[in-house]
Amino acid sequence: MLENLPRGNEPFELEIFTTCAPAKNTKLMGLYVSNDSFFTQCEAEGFRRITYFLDRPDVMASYTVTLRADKRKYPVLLSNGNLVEEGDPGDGRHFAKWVDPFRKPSYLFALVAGQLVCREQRITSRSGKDHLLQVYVRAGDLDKTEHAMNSLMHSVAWDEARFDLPLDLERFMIVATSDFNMGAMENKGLNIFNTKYVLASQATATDTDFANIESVVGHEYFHNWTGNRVTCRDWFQLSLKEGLTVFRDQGVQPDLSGDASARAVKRIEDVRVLRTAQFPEDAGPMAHPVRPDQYLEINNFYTVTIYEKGAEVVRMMQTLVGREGFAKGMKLYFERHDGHAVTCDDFAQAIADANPESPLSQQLDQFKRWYSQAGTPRLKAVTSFDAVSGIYNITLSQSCAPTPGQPEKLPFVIPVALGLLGPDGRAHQRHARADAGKRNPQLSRLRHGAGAFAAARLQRAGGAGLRVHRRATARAAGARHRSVQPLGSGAAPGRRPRPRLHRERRCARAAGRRLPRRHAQRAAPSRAGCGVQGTGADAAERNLHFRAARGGRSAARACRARRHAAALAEALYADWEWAVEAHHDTGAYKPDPVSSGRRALSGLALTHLCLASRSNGDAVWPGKAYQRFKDAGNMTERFNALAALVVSGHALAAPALQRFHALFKDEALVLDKWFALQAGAPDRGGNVLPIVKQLMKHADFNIRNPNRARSVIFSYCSANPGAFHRADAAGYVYWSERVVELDAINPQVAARLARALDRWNKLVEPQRTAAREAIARVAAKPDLSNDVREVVSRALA
Ligand code: BAL
Ligand code: ZN
Repeated sequence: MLENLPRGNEPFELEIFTTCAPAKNTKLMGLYVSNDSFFTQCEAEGFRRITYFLDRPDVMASYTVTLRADKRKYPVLLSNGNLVEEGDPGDGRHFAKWVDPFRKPSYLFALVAGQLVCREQRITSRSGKDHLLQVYVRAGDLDKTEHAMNSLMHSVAWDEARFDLPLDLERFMIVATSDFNMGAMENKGLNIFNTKYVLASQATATDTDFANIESVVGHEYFHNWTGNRVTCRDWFQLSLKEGLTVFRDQGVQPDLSGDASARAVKRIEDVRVLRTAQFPEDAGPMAHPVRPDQYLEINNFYTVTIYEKGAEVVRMMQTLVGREGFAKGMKLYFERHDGHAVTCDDFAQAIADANPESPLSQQLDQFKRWYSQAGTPRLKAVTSFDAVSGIYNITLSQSCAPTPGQPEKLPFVIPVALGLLGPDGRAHQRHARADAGKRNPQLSRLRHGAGAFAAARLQRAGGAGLRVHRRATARAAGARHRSVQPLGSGAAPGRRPRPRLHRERRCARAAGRRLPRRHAQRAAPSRAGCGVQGTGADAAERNLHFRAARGGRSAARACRARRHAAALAEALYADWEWAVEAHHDTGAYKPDPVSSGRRALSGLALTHLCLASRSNGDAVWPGKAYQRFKDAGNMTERFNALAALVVSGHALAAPALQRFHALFKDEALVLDKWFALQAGAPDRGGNVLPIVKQLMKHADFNIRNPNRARSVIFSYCSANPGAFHRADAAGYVYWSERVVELDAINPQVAARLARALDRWNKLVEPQRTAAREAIARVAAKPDLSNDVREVVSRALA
């Protein structure tokens, strides 16, 4: 056939017949089978696994798709766009013909065929157009789709209200599958989701699950404009759509709740992801610019840098042009580029051109270094106070450490918002002079709530003695949150541990001042502040699937976190008791930010009380936790109680785990939690690794299912540093075996796991040498995928 291809520029028709074996496709890229249904995943380069094609994002084509299948086995046949024809010739087979009215790159192609049921909702947009929204799931899961549908409706309304971007299709579909490499995928009009980000009921999903669903449904829907209508010219521009779309999804929940504390909590959570996952990535061997200039396997670049740092770069642009200016910039971006495949430069240019008087426009070339330079800049503030004149001077300077391939950095444009606090913690008026003869005011760190850029670190000269007091009294929510950061897993990555328990006690006292009861009852501290080492429940899990694995937190840091937790349990015992009782759930379950915050505080308090029982021998709180576990009316309370028992290592953990499994043995997503909790539990005398190996032999374990593999293997290797970084290197041996085993099944998942050790260089001995040897063992294997090869080669370079 190829011999007959016309030469020159003549139009021609090319027919290609391909065969593939979806049932054998364990990579879950291209066309594959999950639970007897067919699904596709084409981003980034999956379409070429279905047929020959110019599989690049700048090749945009019109698609008409006709699906034919056995009607009984595959009653639902879906593809992108609008259903224009369907039929049943009577031979047991049926067909459906779909036409996508929009040209699109092949990575947005999708099809689904299988036994599915759907929740439907008809909506009318602000412009008066009618649309059909559908959420497809397996029979039996329909009762868990209401929240996803509500989230979709909110997202449609928000994008119209905030950016004047309407839904452009008659029909918008979400389909859930339990076998999925990522969190979800924004295929035009036919989003395919990991069940984890669709299914939720109060009995089976935690508050975090509800919040993640809202955010991921929003994210995928917002891609319809930022990604689909305007797409990437090439994969180096991935952050053009991902950074911008994360920025957009970060805005929905705070806008919808209209609650100032909920807004602050959301911002703290987003910044926490940046600080605990992106900063380490920027300081490790996989550091790359927001717009990378090289890759071996693009799937390795769905990272926190591309997503979260990319979103912060967009947020900085908004800071520099203002919220309204940013909306104007977005309008210009779509006027110029709708229907095209463009670059990060095109986006920045549109925002700047729409705001010609703005600092962004005046410093655009310097600003764009955020796209081309990797690394987290450090800001240094030198301050002085003249008590006679009342003038407070601040001199800021910046530096940025070298990253792979970038030994020298040029200065970044960093918008900075600062506050001055008096010794009583009250804010000084801006522009007002501090009263002459009074005490030196204190500099409040970069104020995230005020829109300052978070992807920079501020280092202060002097004033250390006042730091705890100052932070604990700071009014801005971000500053309050940071005031207790040394107490949890948010401590600066890569630092050598120092045995300074007195510091922990000081922090505990400062944290105690952060539980003012009146305030906590209104909007309890965030889920962000409630991650206790080892619970595994409330990590920023959304990032697990398409964002970087956490790395580099050493066993010593985990021990330090445990010491912090013990000090907190002891120092705040009375407060924890009050927090549990005062925030106990009554009334109907609602996963809104304030109710979720109350449950998070109550759960955190319960864990600390159970931890304290280890030293004071008092069995009252473990007993109450067990009772609460049995009586709980929702998964958040049930799981928090279970986690309190498991994290504290109490004897009641075993019967509770058994009971939990019996209750939820048919709920895959709940079983994932059950596995993850055990694999992420605090290590006591090296007990976790044998438990993990045992869990892998459990009848419900299946390494081919990415969610299940993550729930056991990743929960241990990537989220349980205290147990993983064993001095005898057994954790690393386990890791290397699993990386190799997974690579033969699913290289994308294997490469994510490989990243658990990519910051081996920051470990102390003997772990450092042992980790390097484990990586070298993986690297020595022949036939590694490009995915894993790239990660391990960079780690060893
Ligand atoms: N485009 C890959 C999945 C996501 O970021 O939405
Ligand atoms: Zn995305």
